[in-house]
Amino acid sequence: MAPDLVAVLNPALVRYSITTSHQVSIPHMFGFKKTAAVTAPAPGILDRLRNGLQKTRAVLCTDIEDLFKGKPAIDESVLDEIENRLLLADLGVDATSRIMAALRAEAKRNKLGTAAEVIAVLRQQMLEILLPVQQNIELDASRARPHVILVVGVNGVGKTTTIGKLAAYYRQLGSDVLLAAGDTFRAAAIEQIQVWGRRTGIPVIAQHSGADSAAVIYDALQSARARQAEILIADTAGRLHNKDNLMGELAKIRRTISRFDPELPVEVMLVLDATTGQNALAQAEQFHKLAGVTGITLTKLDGTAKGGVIFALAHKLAIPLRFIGIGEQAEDLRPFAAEPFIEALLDTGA
Ligand SMILES: Nc1nc2c(ncn2[C@@H]2O[C@H](COP(=O)(O)OP(=O)(O)O)[C@@H](O)[C@H]2O)c(=O)[nH]1
Ligand SMILES: [Mg+2]
Repeated sequence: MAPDLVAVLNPALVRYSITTSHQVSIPHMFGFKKTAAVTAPAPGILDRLRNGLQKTRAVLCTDIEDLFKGKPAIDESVLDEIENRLLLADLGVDATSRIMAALRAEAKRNKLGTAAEVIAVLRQQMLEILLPVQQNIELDASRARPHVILVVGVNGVGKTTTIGKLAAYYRQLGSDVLLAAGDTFRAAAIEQIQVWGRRTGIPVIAQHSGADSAAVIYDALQSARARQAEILIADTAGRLHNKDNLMGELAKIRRTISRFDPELPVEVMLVLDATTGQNALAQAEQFHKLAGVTGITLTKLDGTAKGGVIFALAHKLAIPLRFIGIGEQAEDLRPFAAEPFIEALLDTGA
């Protein structure tokens, strides 16, 4: 893939302001000061998060207390077991090494003697890895409309579902949203996004299956402009078996958007499936190289013990992590916030 393709796919159009505070930042609305920075999510959300992360938590935290078996302080066998668990939860070698180095250093300094002390070190390390990627999408009222979210990723990772959830999320915040059925490769994908459109009351711009994806998105841009919509969320096909075609199509879509209006803010949002563990990391590296990803949504954290891949992604790629998916319902997509995520992951009391 030629470097100029990367340039096409990743022009310097995206200028998000960066949120690295501990706060959950809710995107603010165009034209209005509807910024709602909340310090902690509602209890229902935390419960869902805790439930969703159950399998990964079981791998990381079950019976850490028992590892000490009356030992006065942490020793090599306990450290080895913790290292195993981090690897089993799919944090990957790099993030695991980083955390283990900190744990060993702390053990030297302070003779960690309890599970609570170990978990405190894990929490601190995890926070340091995830906070830098806690950068929610900011809708900038001073920019041209619509804010385009181009959703990319391989088949089955949850793109179309995520689009439905995103539509519901932004709708709930009061935004004017439009959807584009840009996965024209599979008829089922068009129907699926239309079902979400009906469910959320959001218009979907679609053509027949087999239509040119860039043409569908161009239609949708015109429609969005006519309606003064704030956000256009576009689906794309995910057939990775033919990489050149896929990337060629994404490049064409990207050019189409730039031609329509070079000033439009564009998010190239890569959707990754957490159940695929380290494979998700490989997909991210490939897509980022070829398509200039500006944000990631990590889905299916509820169905897997491999949720630790979130740390591998953050540590290795440092791409903003926009949303996480913890179930199939509309409310199971959350803007990513590092602190509640880690609390839910390490909550040994559950
Ligand atoms: N458990 C769970 N399932 C999800 C999540 N996100 C998507 N899915 C499911 O994953 C499957 C594939 O999703 P789809 O949106 O069609 O993937 P696409 O091919 O990338 O568009 C569907 O059965 C979704 O319901 C999630 O966060 N949790
Ligand atoms: Mg789809």
